[in-house]
This record gives sequence, structure tokens and C-alpha cells, in this order.
Amino acid sequence: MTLTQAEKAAVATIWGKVGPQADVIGAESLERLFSSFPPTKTYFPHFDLSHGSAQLYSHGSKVLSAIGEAAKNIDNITGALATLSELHAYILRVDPVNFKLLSHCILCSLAAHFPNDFTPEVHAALDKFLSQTASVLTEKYR
Ligand code: HEG
Repeated sequence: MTLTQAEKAAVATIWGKVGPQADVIGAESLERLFSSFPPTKTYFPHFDLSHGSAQLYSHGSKVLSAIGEAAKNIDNITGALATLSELHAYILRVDPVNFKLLSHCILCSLAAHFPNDFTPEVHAALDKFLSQTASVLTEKYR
């Protein structure tokens, strides 16, 4: 499911707005993940996952910044996230279903923060982009 030029532009536009708020939106996305899908917390036994914790912000920032990298290299997401794919596949062994859950939570956070940008077309473009990113991070499983 390749992205059209218009979809790539939509992803770049909204992700350009995320950049400075990667920690806030990242922390909110993670908090949504852990609240809506508690089993995902098992991957973070060593983290303080309470509302507003420094670790939620720092990890949230890392996750969204990495997605921002993918957005900047949207024609070569595999290359942009190569090391992360190794980490998530071999070391962390994150079950692929969790990427769909996190992507869903990221979309909810983006809709909440950028309601005017979050048109059905932008929603569809982001969904495609995030599922491409997720499959890059889990492709080592295949
Ligand atoms: Mg992962 C670490 C990005 C989904 C669990 N994740 C990381 C790191 C990044 C990242 C950038 C830091 C790597 C480093 O410190 O060098 N993660 C990332 C993206 C996505 C994702 C871009 C999806 C698009 N991660 C994901 C999911 C889970 C997960 C779904 C589990 C529910 N990630 C995870 C854990 C760590 C990272 C447990 C290690 C945290 C730590 O101990 O520092």
C-alpha cells in the first residue's frame, strides 16, 4: 500500500507540527496505550508510567522523533529505522500487534492536538504511513 504524493505531503505537514511537541504528544500516546491496552505495560517494568513521569516524556519523545525520521525519509523508511528494527525484533521481541495498538493511540493524540489538520484524507495517509513504519520495525520477524 504505497503512499501517493499527496499522502506523503500530508504526512510531512502534520509531522512537521509534531516535531516541537514530540515529548508531549509522545507521552500522551504512550499513556493512551497503557490505559487502553494494559498488557503493553509488561514491556516497561523498569519505567515509571505514572501520568506526567519524566520517563513517559523522554520515551514518548524518542518514539515520535523516530517516526519523524521515517517521515523525513518516507521513501526509505527501512533505511531510516534499520537499527530500531533490530532492537524491536531481536532484543525487545515486541509482539507485532502492539505496533497497531500504538499507531492507533498516536492517531488519537494527533487528532486531539491537530483537529483542523486531521481530515479523513490526512487520517488515511497517517494510517498508511504508521502501518508502513510498523511493518519495517517488525519485518525481522518474518
Ligand atoms: Mg519502541 C525503545 C521507537 C513501538 C517497546 N522504541 C525504543 C526506542 C525508540 C523506539 C526510538 C529507543 C531506542 C534506544 O534507546 O536506542 N518503538 C519505536 C517506534 C515504534 C515503537 C518508532 C512504533 C512506530 N516500542 C514500540 C512498541 C513497544 C515498544 C509497540 C511495546 C509495546 N521500545 C519498547 C521498549 C523499548 C523501546 C520496551 C526500550 C525502552 C528502554 O528500556 O529504554
